[in-house]
Amino acid sequence: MKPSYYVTTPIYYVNDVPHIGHAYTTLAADVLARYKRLKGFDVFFLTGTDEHGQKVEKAANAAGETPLELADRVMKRFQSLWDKLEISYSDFIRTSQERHKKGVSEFFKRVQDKGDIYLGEYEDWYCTPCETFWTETQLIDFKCPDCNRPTEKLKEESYFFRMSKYQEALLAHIEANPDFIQPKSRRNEIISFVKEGLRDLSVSRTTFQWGIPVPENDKHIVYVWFDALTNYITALGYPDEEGNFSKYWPVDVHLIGKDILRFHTVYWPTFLLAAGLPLPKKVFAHGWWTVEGQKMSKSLQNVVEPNMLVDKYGVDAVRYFLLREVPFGLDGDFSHSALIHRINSDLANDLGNLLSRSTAMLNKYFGGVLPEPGAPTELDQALREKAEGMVTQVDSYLDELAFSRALQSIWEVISAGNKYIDETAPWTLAKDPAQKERLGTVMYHMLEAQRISFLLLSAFMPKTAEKGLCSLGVVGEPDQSSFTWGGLKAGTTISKAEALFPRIDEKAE
Ligand code: ME8
Repeated sequence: MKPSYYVTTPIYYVNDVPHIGHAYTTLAADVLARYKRLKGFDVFFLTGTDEHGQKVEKAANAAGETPLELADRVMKRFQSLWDKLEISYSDFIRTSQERHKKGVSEFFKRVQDKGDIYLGEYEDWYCTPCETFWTETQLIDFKCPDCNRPTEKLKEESYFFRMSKYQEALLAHIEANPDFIQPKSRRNEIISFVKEGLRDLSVSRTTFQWGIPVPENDKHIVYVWFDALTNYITALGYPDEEGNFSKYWPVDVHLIGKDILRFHTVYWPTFLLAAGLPLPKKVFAHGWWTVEGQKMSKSLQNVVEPNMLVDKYGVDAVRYFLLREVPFGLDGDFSHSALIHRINSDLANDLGNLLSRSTAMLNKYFGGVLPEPGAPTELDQALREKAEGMVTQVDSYLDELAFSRALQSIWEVISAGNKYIDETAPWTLAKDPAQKERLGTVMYHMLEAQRISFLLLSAFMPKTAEKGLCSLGVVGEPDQSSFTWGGLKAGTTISKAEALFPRIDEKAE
């Protein structure tokens, strides 16, 4: 039986349209999903939309539609963007779906039956954009300490979750599992937060309608974060604990932005502890994208629209750029000039050039038919070892979610391939008929190194990798043996590759 692997993205709010921030998390999850499939895992990759809550209700009112109409409209924009970005999700959950509502009610009920949800009264400051309550002392000038927007004082009857009860258990879990919260800086942040003390959490609202009613008291609506977080198990069929739930839970990794760390590493695990369910294996919070040095915001009109980027630069250039440019976990800045630079230097020059010059040479010197390699020299051996090392490195980097370093490892082989050609100078060998076998060995090494590189790249740039592998005459689905040197067979016909990436004239842009 294949080992299982479960990866999730946040479910995105439908009051906003998708931008590169959303695309970023989803792309990262897609790369993991594709890579794990390549490695023989049975993968479940979940994404979706977060459709309930006051924020969505307000946005719908403002747009003169019902919340569900708004959600129907916006979720399609997410789905069509994911199609365009070649996101290979297994399931798309919407919190307005019956399967989800049923699962949330049951989850709520189980925690309540355990005595960990009780009815009380709330009086605190609420930030609607963040859907978060704050105490007065936490506010800065009566504004939300997270987003700096005005808060409003709310007093209402509310159900509370006994989060305080799980403070020690959560801390013990974080300390016993160094990989649970990553990167490390985020883990430390959460440890300090939990050590300061956890308060019981309000998990219901009476001030709006758009959500899931509390079981047996429909005056109350389940708190939107309690509702949303539960998507990670309702999509697996919870409360049915057979089938997908038993196969994929606990999740291997929840990918999130740093903005929603606390919800995923304090709220969610304590809910799960109360419900007696295993905790996620890993929560990884990546950094935040700014645009040309500024925070992305509707009012600044600088929101980077991924559809436009894909239309202009192509899907794989965008996929490559977002994961290569910034180490996952750190903040990064988006700029068109940085993107164009990556396309021209990494994609057109290094990758595209290597494939086109090497396939052209094979066609010129061997009529496009791959010869049998002869005895390798030190140079050949060094290239082979680099390619073999890349397979191990990419695996361990992706295990750490170091996407950028994984790509760097692949590019080391691409650069080594280009250098290898310069050093072996096939054009000189070709002039001497006595060097025919040597020339064949060189052709074999330069192309085989690319085969393995493209195979690994297929997780990052599916279309480009397909084109590359197709040029190299590779057919059929890869299996575990595909990662081993020697996959290209002598006698294979290899066509002259078209340019993978045209250069972009930055000035004209
Ligand atoms: O928070 N840079 O949804 P959301 C990088 N519904 N990533 C960014 C980003 C930026 N500038 N802006 C957004 C929610 N993101 C909840 C989640 S989960 C149970 C519920 C990404 O639509 C990042 O992944 O506000 C962030 O965590 C997510 O979008 C927030 O999306």
